[in-house]
Amino acid sequence: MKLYWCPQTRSLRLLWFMEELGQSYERVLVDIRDKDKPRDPDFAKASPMGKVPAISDGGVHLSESAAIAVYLADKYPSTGLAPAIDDPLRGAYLYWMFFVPGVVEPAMLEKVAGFEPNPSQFGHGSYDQMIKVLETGLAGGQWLLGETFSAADIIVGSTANFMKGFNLLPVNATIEAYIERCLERPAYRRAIEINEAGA
Ligand SMILES: N[C@@H](CCC(=O)N[C@@H](CS)C(=O)NCC(=O)O)C(=O)O
Repeated sequence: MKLYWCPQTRSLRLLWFMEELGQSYERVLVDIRDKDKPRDPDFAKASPMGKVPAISDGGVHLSESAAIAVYLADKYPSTGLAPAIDDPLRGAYLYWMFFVPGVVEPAMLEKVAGFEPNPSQFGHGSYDQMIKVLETGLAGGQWLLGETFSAADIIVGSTANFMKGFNLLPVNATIEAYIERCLERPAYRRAIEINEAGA
């Protein structure tokens, strides 16, 4: 399995995911900052938008962090990163997984671009609502699914930390404590080391 990635990007989500998954994988650097550098021919198949992270896994070529996480967590059920299809936690798991591309990412854009909030017209609601919903979601336990860590925590937790790094997170003790719990995970620490080493 190949992970197409680039340091200091959203690839860190999938580096963390891969380190939690514990399956062997090959990291393939894609320099998104230099479009003239030759790229692995399968990268275009995996990422039609030319964005990282992306994977090639046999005949499966896939991008979009949340889609990759759902695909791989289901492929390796013994890792316990995803509730089974018939587990009552499955609904909340999918909600939080897609909360990032559907709500958090556009809410970040609202903030960065300085758009006037327009909760009834924006599909993501508003940045402030997003923060409140995340805070409420974290009130029930250590992780988004209570005491059960899942791949949704990797996608949400790494994105919360990304927001913090870019000063996009308001002072919020609940979310900050969650980020700290994420950072305590050895797999996340390994991913950060890989990201910083750039290889
Ligand atoms: N929706 C994608 C976003 C991926 C993304 O924005 N990747 C950026 C790096 S953080 C990228 O590859 N940009 C390169 C480009 O657009 O040329 C996901 O969640 O995986």
